[in-house]
Amino acid sequence: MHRGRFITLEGIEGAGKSTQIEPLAAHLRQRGLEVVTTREPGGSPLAERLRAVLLDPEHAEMGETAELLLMFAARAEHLEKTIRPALARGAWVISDRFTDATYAYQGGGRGIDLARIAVLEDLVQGALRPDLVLLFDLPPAVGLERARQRPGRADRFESEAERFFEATRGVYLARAEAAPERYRILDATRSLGEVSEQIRAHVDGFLDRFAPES
Ligand code: Z5A
Repeated sequence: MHRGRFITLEGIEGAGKSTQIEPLAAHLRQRGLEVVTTREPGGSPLAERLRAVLLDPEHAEMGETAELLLMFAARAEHLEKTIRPALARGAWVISDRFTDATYAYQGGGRGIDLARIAVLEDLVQGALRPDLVLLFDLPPAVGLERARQRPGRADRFESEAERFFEATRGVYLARAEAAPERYRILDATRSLGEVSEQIRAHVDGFLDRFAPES
């Protein structure tokens, strides 16, 4: 039995990840793969409770170290309860966000030293890294406008200013450009159909390289 593959979807607010995750999963299932879709923060019962704390606007004053540690606490649970068991039985896992989001938001947005994040990444994940990261790239103004059109109250991150998301986007792009073998940058300003086509093209290329028997 070969371990499954781990794909993550990343990008700033309103980039379109949540919209595209199920169509991508369906595409992979058509190829005969077992696929688990999940998200961060969250993805297991305790991690979902930590998500509620992290996103709650009532915790507007949460300190950045507490936020960082809660993100990794949720991730530790998510890995243990959901991701690692799925990969071990050969399923493919697609997660709406993972540790790149911590580098981008807590590192880029909040200004935490990226080397500190790397220490926690090693502690919590060991050697596990996503096999493929799809980065939905778009200017913050476009993403924030999309998010504003959604009903409901803004969460703790959605209330951040455009400058915060510029810094977040900058870290995402720098990480993608530094490791092109693992990252694919999508133009997320395009229509839903065009974004889906970009995803399929990248994932089909990845499948050719990383089919389960490889
Ligand atoms: N966070 C963190 O700080 N550190 C971490 O380590 C992790 C996360 C893991 C999670 O909130 C927050 O936690 C997140 C980062 C932080 N905060 N922010 N920002 P979330 O899961 O609720 O938020 P999100 O991941 O940003 O979800 P989102 O805002 O919903 O973005 P999305 O999933 O990429 O977008 P979407 O829901 O698919 O689309 C947004 C709207 O645009 C929607 O109405 C769609 O119909 C529309 N849309 C989507 N695609 C298109 C296209 N192509 N054209 C036009 N309109 C479109």
